[in-house]
Amino acid sequence: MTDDYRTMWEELGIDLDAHDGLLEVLPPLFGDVFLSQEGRPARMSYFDYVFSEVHGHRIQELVTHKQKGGIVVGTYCTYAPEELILAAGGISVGLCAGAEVAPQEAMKFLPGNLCPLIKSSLGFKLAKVCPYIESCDLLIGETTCDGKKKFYEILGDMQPVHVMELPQKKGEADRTLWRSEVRALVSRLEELSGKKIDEASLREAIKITNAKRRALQRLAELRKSDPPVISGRDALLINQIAFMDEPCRFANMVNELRDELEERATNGEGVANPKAPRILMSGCPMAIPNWKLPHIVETSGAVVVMEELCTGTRYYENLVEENTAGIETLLDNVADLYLEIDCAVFTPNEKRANNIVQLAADYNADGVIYYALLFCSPYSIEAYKVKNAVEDSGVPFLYVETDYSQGDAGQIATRVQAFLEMISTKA
Ligand code: BJ8
Repeated sequence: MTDDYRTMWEELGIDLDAHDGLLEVLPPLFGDVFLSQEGRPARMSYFDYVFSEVHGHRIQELVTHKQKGGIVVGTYCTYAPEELILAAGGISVGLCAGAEVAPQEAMKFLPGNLCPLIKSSLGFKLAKVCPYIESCDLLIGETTCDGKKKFYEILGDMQPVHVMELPQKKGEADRTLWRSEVRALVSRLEELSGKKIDEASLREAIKITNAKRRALQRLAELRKSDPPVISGRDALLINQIAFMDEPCRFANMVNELRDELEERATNGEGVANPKAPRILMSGCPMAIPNWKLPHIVETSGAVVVMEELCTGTRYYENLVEENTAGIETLLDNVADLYLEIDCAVFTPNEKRANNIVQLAADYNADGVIYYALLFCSPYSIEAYKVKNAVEDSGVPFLYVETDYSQGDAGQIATRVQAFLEMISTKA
């Protein structure tokens, strides 16, 4: 990233010294995790570029958008309906953080025994090193886990936050509540942007977002191929970038990559040894630059063939019905799509366990590695039911609980290698 961005960062209120420190760490880490892989698809160069410019070019686009009167809205969860942000002429950016930043500062506000995703999200804000959050006119929160709910109260003292009440069950009363929450967000966005969300703008936004999710679905479908045509690390990077890139450009680039991969599949070209164990990763989201577990798994000789994560299938597996008439029906369609997502904060949540079993079968997975962030109650508790369902289907299961530090990397690698050895002996 060039020095030209420094003025822009300064104007956004970024702490340049702390930010310099962050920028020193990320490129070597990226090189180690991504660029060291052999036989990567040529079209990954676009996603490498987006990452290299993640605090540069994309931020410049946000600033230009705001200068033209547009709004930027930050989200922390897959339940935040990005179609509404788009329809209000806004840009939606995902803000969940995946690295330990300013932990001591964050602990002045939050207890130490809290999920690292929340601590890190606050750490980025406190350390003033995230140009995305500093570009936001509004942040959208939602009542998912207790940690996030209470975090939004603290964040609300620093920046405007709109919290959506997400029900925890999926009955008719819950659907009614959620549909009304979607409408409350419409009002807030209209007020902020000064732009009416009407049938035409909402339909257009739904089409754009569906096209993005469809591109990710097409890519996912190709990952059933054997040998695998793309590594799990590269697929994860694409899923992470989906939350920040311009949606039409992103969809085009995913479709182009997909075409390249299709050719590879036809020629039987893979990115891994055909005998490499195929892993389905499941659990908590992995926000940039949280690549620790897939990196360990893939450098231990396996390949991740699918992610049942919010940076994975939970984000793109469903589409909004776009062809019905009337703004109210379209709003219901948007609300209903989000209520389909099966995050572990819902109860009961059997659909998620069944979905994981189905994904393992569809992707011919040799094992499921379940990833729980330390102190994440919903995902660590739900692991019990998922483990039973997965093992009952005859697929081995490994539970890994970790945080954003590198301190446990060696220990995790040992457990993953033992698991892979066990899978290989079984095969
Ligand atoms: S839809 S997974 S993005 S809530 S890891 S903060 S659950 S304690 S991130 Fe999530 Fe939305 Fe669900 Fe997805 Fe809490 Fe767990 Fe932390 Fe979590």
